[in-house]
Amino acid sequence: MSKQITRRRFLQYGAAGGAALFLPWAGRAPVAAAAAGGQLTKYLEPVPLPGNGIVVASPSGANAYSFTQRQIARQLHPDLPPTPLWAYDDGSGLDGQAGSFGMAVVAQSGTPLEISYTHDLPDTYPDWIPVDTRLTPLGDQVRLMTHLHGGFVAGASDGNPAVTPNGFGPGETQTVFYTNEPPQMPAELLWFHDHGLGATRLNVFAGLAAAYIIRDEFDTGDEPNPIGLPGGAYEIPLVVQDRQFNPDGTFLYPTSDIAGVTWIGEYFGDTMLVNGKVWPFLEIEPRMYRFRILNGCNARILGLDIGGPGLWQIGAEGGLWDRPVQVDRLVLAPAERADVLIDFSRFAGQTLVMKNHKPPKPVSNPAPQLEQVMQIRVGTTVSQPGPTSIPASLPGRAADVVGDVVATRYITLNEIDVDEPTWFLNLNGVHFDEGPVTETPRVGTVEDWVYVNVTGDTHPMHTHLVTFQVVGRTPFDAEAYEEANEGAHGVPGGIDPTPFATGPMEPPDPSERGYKDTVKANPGQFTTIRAKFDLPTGVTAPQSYVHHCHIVEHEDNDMMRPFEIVA
Ligand SMILES: [Cu+2]
Repeated sequence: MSKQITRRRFLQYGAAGGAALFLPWAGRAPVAAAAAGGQLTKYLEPVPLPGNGIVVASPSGANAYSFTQRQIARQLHPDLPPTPLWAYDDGSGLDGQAGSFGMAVVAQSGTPLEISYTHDLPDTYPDWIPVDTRLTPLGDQVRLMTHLHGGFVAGASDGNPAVTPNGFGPGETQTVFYTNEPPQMPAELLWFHDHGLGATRLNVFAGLAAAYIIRDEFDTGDEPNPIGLPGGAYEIPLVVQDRQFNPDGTFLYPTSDIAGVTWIGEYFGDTMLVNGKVWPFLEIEPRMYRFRILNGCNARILGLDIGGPGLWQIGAEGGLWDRPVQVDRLVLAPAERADVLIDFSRFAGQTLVMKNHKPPKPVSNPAPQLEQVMQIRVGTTVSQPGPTSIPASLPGRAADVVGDVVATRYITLNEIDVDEPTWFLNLNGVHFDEGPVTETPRVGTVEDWVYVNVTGDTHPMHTHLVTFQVVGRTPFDAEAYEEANEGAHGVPGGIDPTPFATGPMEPPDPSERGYKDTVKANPGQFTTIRAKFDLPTGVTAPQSYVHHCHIVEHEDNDMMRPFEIVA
């Protein structure tokens, strides 16, 4: 029941109906299909960068920002009409935003920010955003809620549906306080995005996502800097997102062909966008660069490489590591980040392509192939030499949670009634808001959380509030575990899968060296993470948060649970 890669999922890729079975990328209107996404000419426009296509947010006061969520339209490719999209406006009017991803906040570790978000979007969803009113608290009303992904903040500032299930309506303002408190919020790349209950997939798809870059005295963003990393124009944030388009330029989000259902199991695009432009190119100099990559896709797990040059990963979600690690490929699930150094000095005059490959097993993701990501044009002259070697060490951290583990919680990942009108996913065999909160760590204690995946796919599990150490993954007989323990809606939480292990725990991947906020829970394995459940200075228990799958279709229906930090 829970392990099928279904026929219906295949039909949903790129087509509104089954007629396009053999032309899965044809789009909604076959006559004008040539104008829609997957066949657009690649590498015509430059990738937007901070200050040049991405707006670096201007404060509205001392350590304060005031955003308005509103609709704009941008041409994401020369052959597409302007695409309506939803954006965070810092008050600039967003003239500087070139594509569908266009905002970055630059913060300092140790300096808190007060930020407000005012809803200036339509009252109800437009036609191009197919809401499923079974999943939303207030029907087709546009209810917004911004979450700082990776933020170490009070529950009321987190932007989560355990605190604010109805979100914020038109004209309403969400005001938050982001602590930027170290060591939980060191120099790192976070992002803020919408988290509206039952509509996260749609609000993020429509454009409500932005970068949040934290600096400190070492990782200044300038060049030179005390740690010998590329900076300034040689540090490049890259947000990768897949999308589909209608011929009129609107983003296409397919709907289900199950009676009474609009929601689909995963959204996959036939067109790749980087920093909000379709298949762009990046012009660089033949020298060392720092790429800071975020998988901003709804559901696609990326396997990225750029051909010749080696990749040295220096950090992930929770900031810089203690030393660089060489990796061949960046396997990033939605919301995962990679901070990498790449030396292009031996590639002068060459044209490279960032490609996306099917992620290797045991990672499993039903995305259809979408190989091309971005072209990289390496010039022949260097205007500023910058660092010429990979630093031997860095002022960051390898993940190492100190303290006794006071509790181990077994959290099951289930998928129920695939292809039926009642199809949903869940944690612990229950809906998001069903029954009492079961994950209740005591403030300041260390716990192990074990994500026990009995589905057929990888789920990127994201915890709010805390970053964690990946302890390891243990292969197990998921089918036998499920059969022995199955309840009405999958396996309930709290059941130790260790008796069903088929081998020893495998250590984390080298790319999981540091603290993480999102972990790939693969099929056939149970994945153990360890976190210390501290609260920010001055914030007292109880505080409410959520943890969930970051395939946002899964999160919306209903692979998410509240958790509470208790006294
Ligand atoms: Cu999932």
